Amino acid sequence: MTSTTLDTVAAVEAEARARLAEAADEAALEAWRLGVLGRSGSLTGVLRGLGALPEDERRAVGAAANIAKQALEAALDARREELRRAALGSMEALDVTLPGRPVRRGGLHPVTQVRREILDIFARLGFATVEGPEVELDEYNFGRLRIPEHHPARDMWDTFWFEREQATDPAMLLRTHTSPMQIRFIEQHEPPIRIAVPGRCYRYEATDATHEWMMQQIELLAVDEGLSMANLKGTLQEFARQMFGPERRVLMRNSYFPFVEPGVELSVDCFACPGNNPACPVCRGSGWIEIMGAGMVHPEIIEAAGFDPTRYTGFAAGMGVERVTMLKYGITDIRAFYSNDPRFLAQF
Ligand code: FA5
Repeated sequence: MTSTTLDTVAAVEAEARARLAEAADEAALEAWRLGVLGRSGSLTGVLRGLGALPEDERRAVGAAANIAKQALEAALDARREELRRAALGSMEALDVTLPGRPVRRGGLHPVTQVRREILDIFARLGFATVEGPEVELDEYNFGRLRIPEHHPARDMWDTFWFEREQATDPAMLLRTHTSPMQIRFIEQHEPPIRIAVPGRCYRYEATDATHEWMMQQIELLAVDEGLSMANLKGTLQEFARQMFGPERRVLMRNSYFPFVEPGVELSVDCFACPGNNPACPVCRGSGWIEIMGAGMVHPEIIEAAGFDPTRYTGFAAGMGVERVTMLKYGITDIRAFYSNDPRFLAQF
C-alpha cells in the first residue's frame, strides 16, 4: 500500500513534468498549473488523499508529496523563464532596427590615388601611360642616358646592383629612375611621342623625411617637330595648377642631368613652414620642395634613336609621386607611406 502510494506520487510528478515540457506559452503554463497544483489538480488530489492513510504511511507519502510539489513549482518557474528567453531571442533575431555589424573597408593607398590623379592630368594633356621593367640593364639606366661608367654623375644615383654570375653577364640593377623608358620607347616608336611612365625606383641611400630607398616616379617624354622649352614649361605649369591649385607657387631653376640640355628642376613652395624655418624637416628653410627634374632631351639621344635632331626635339621630366602626395596632403615625413600604420593609411 505504502509503495503504491509513493509510486502514485512519482507517477503524478513524472506525468506533470512531461506535460510541462509541452507547454509553450503563458496560457498553457496556467492550464498546467491548475491541472497539477490547482484546487482540483492531480498533485493536490494526492495531498487530499493523505488523510485516509494510516499514520506512518501518511508521514512518508506526505513528505514525498510535498517535495514533489516544491519541485514542480520550481519546474514551472524554470519553464516560464525558458519560454521568456526563447521569445526574447527570436525577437532580437528579427529586430530590423539594430545597426549592422561594421565591415572594415580597405582603400587605395594615398600614393596610388595621387599616381592615378597625375596620370589622369597628363592623359588629358595627350600623354599615354606606358610601363617598363623595374630590373634594368646598366646600359639603359645609365649608359644610353649619357652617364658612362666612372662618370661623376653616377654619384647622383646610389644603386642596388645584382650580382653577376659570370664576368661576361650584362650589369643589372634595380632602376634608380624611370628615365630608362625614354630610351626604350624612343628606340621603338616614331615621333610624335607623348608618354607618361609610372613606376617604382630604388636607391641605395639613407632615408630621411623626404627620401625613401624605394619611391615611385612618373616620367614624361614628348618628342615632336618644333618642341621647345616653352612647351615644357607650359606643360609643367598646367600640371602644377591642376594638381595643387592656382594659389601654389612653382619655381623652375637650372639643374644638370646628362640626358637633357638644358636641365631644370621644378619645386613647389613649402607647405610645412613659412619658408624661412631652418629647422623645417620638409624644406630645411629653403622654402621650396623639389618635385621633379626635367629638361630638353639631349640631341645625341634623339640622334642615337635614328631621328634627325635638327628636325625633332623633345622634352622630358621625372617627378617623385611621394613628394607630390606629401605636398597635396601636407604630410611631413615620407616614411609614413610605407611603414604600414593603419591609423595613417585609413585617413585617405
Ligand atoms: C631623376 O631621377 C631624373 N631621372 C629626373 C629627370 C627626368 C630629369 C627627365 C630630366 C629629365 P632626381 O634624382 O632628381 O632625378 O629625382 C627626380 C624626383 O624623384 C625628385 O625630384 C624627387 O621628387 C624624387 N626622388 C628622388 N629621390 C628620391 C627619394 N630617395 N625619395 C623620394 N623621392 C625621391
